[in-house]
Amino acid sequence: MGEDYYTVLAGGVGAAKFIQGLVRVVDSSNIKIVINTGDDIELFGLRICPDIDIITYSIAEVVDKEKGWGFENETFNCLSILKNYYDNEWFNLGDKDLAIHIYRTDLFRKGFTKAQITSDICKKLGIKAKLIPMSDESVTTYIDTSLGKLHFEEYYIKHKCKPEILDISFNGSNKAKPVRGVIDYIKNAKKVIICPSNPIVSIGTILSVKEIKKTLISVKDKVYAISPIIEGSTVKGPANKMMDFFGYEVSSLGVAKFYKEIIGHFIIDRKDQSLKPQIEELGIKTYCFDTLMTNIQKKESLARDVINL
Ligand code: FO1
Repeated sequence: MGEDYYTVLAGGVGAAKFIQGLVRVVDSSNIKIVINTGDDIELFGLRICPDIDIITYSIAEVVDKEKGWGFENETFNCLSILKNYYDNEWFNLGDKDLAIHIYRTDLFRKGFTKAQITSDICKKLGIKAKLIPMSDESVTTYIDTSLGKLHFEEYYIKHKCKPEILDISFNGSNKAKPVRGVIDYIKNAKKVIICPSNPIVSIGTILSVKEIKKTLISVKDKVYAISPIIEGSTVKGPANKMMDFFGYEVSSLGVAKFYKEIIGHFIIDRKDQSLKPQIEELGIKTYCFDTLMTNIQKKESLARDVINL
C-alpha cells in the first residue's frame, strides 16, 4: 500500500477550489500538488506562473474569492502606469500580486529553479502542502487560431476565448522532464487525485510530460479524477471548446473517454447520474456527488467524499 499521502494534479481555479476543501480534510503535509506550468508567461520582464500562484494564494487564503485568481482587495495602480510603456495591459497584474512576480523573477535571475522558488515561497507563506511545478523546463501552451498562434493567456484573457481554435500545442513538452520527486509522488501516493481543471490545457499539459502520463497509466487503479463538466458545460473556462476541438463530447462521459487510459475512478456530479452506466462501461468506477463547489463547506465535503472512497 502506498504511503499515507495524496498526490494531486492541478491547474487553475477549479483545482484551487477543490484543494481549499482538501486541506481541511487531510493534513497539508500529506498533500503533494503537481501543478500545470503551461500558462506561465513573461510580461513586463517578470516571470508569471498563474496556476502556481492561484493555488498558492488559495491555500494561503489571500486569493480574490470572487475571481478565484490574484490577490484579494487588489489595486492596479502600477499596471495603470505600466500602460505608458507596454501594450500588454490586457493582463491584469495587481499591485499585491506584483510582489510575488518580482521575488520569483529575482530568484530565477539568481539561478534557482521553478521548483526551488515555489517551495521557498510556500515556506515564507507558511504553506505546509508540497507545491511542485510539473517541470522545471519550460512547457508553453499555445492556441493556434485564425488570429495566429496565441499564448494560452492571450487567447483566454485578451481574446476571451473567442478566436476559432485551429490547433493546441505544448511547446517544449517533448524535451521537458518531470521535476525530481514527481514520479515517486505519483507511484507511492495512497491516491492520485486529478482536480476538476481543464482536461485539455491544464491536466492535458501535465500529461504532455510523457513520463508523468506513463506513470499514471501504471498506477491507474488508484487514480481518481473529478469531472470539470457538469450537465454538458464547464463551470468556468474554455474546456468545452477545447474538448469539442479534439472531438470529445462536452460531457462527463467525454471527459471520462479523454482520461480513460490514466484513471480507474471518476467522480461526476449527481446531475449527470444518467451517464454513470456508460462511463462504467469504459471500465472506470464512477461515483456521483455534489461537485459544484459554491462555498467552503461544499469544497470540504467534496474533498471528504473523494478521500473516503
Ligand atoms: N484571468 C483572467 O481572466 N483575467 C486576468 O486579467 C487574469 C490575470 C491574472 C494575473 C495573475 C494570475 O496568477 C492569474 C491571472 N488570471 C487572469 C487567471 C489565469 O489567467 C487563468 O485563470 C489560469 O491561467 C487558468 O488556469
